[in-house]
Amino acid sequence: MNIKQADFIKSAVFERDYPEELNHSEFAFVGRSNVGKSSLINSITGRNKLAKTSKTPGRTQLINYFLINKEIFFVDLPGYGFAKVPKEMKKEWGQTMERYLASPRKKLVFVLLDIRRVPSGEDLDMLRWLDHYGTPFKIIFTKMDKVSNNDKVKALKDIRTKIDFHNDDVFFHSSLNNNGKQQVLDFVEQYLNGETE
Ligand SMILES: Nc1nc2c(ncn2[C@@H]2O[C@H](COP(=O)(O)OP(=O)(O)O)[C@@H](O)[C@H]2O)c(=O)[nH]1
Ligand SMILES: [Mg+2]
Repeated sequence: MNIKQADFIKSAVFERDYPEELNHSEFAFVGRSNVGKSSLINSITGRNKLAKTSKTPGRTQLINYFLINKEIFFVDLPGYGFAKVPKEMKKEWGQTMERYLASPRKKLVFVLLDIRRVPSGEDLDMLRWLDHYGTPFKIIFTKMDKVSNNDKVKALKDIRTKIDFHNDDVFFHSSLNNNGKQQVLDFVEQYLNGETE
């Protein structure tokens, strides 16, 4: 897929705030805060400042909707796993994300995992939840520029102590050099084509 246009549409908390559904599935990005969700959206859309990125984890509390090529939505979800916010706030953000996942919106979820970290309990909960509800999802390993090839092999071995996957079924991406961007975009295109067949 070639991204010609990408525009911020709106922020949402409740289902009633979501924009009207389009003909196609939408693509949502989830993962712990700071894993690189906003950076990934900017990288694959080629728009540096589309989604707000932050060095301080836990900044996105809202669901942000972006319209791509006037045809599909990319959805930036609130991150999980950030310790330094009051319990009440954490609960609220979690509910915003869960409401979205549980909503009947037709969606494919990209679950982002930092290549340098063994998946957390919350990451595992997320993957189990998607599996259980039969929500289509794909894993993207982020921040690949931070690991050498040797590190990558070692990291995958550690990650596989927690989750099982085929290297061909996951994506590897870096927002620093955009490596892996095309694979994600090609997948989005294939997925959309599969829907119209
Ligand atoms: N080196 C490197 N840093 C990244 C990458 N992706 C994100 N970051 C950094 O990680 C921090 C969090 O990124 P952000 O996209 O805001 O994460 P989010 O909370 O999941 O939306 C920022 O300081 C980014 O610059 C990447 O692929 N490589
Ligand atoms: Mg973000």
